[in-house]
Amino acid sequence: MKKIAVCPGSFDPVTFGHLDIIRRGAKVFDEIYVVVLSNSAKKPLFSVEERTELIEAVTMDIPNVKVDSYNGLLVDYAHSVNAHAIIRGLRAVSDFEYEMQITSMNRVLNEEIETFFIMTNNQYSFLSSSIVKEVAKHNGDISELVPTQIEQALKKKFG
Ligand code: COD
Repeated sequence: MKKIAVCPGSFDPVTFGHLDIIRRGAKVFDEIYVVVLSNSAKKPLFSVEERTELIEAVTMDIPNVKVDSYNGLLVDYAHSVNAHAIIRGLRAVSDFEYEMQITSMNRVLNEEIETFFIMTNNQYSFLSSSIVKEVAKHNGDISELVPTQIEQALKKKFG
C-alpha cells in the first residue's frame, strides 16, 4: 500500500522552513500532497492561487510532491486523496499547544488519520511566514529565508 501524506498549511508564503519539512517528509512517504488551506485566525497576503503557484515553483524538483488547495476541513481533504497521515513541523514549545489542539480535533473528526511531527532544522527554528513578510515589507534582506521566486513575489507585493 502506498504511504500517502498531506502536508497542510497557510504557506503565506512558503519559506525555507516549510520546504525543509516538505523535503524531509518526501523521503519518508511515497507521495506528499502539500495543500493550501484556510486558517481562520490569519488574513493572508497572497491569494490561494498565488500561494499554490509559488509552492509548485519551488517544489518542482521533488518528484513525489503534489501541490493543491482546498476549501474545507483538512481531514476531509486527506480522505479525498487517500492519505492516512498528516505532516506538521514543530519549531518551539510555543507551537506545541496549538498543534496538540488541532491534532486532537483532527483525530476526533477522523481517527484513521495519524499526525506526524518533524522537528525544525535548527537553522530555521526562528523562521515563519509572518517574520519574512515583516522583513520584506521594510526592505530587509530575506535571501536566506525564502527561495528567489518567493523573494521576487514579495518584492512585487510590497512595491
Ligand atoms: N520550521 C519547521 N516547521 C515550520 C516552520 C519552520 N521554520 N515554519 C512553519 N512550519 C510548519 C508549521 O509548524 C506547520 O506545521 C506548517 O509548517 C505550516 O505552517 P503555516 O503557518 O503555513 O500553516 P498553519 O499553521 O497556519 O496551517 C493551519 C491549517 C491551515 C493547516 C489549519 O488551520 C487547517 O487545517 N485549516 C483547515 C480547517 C481545519 O481542518 N481545521 C482543523 C480542525 S479545527
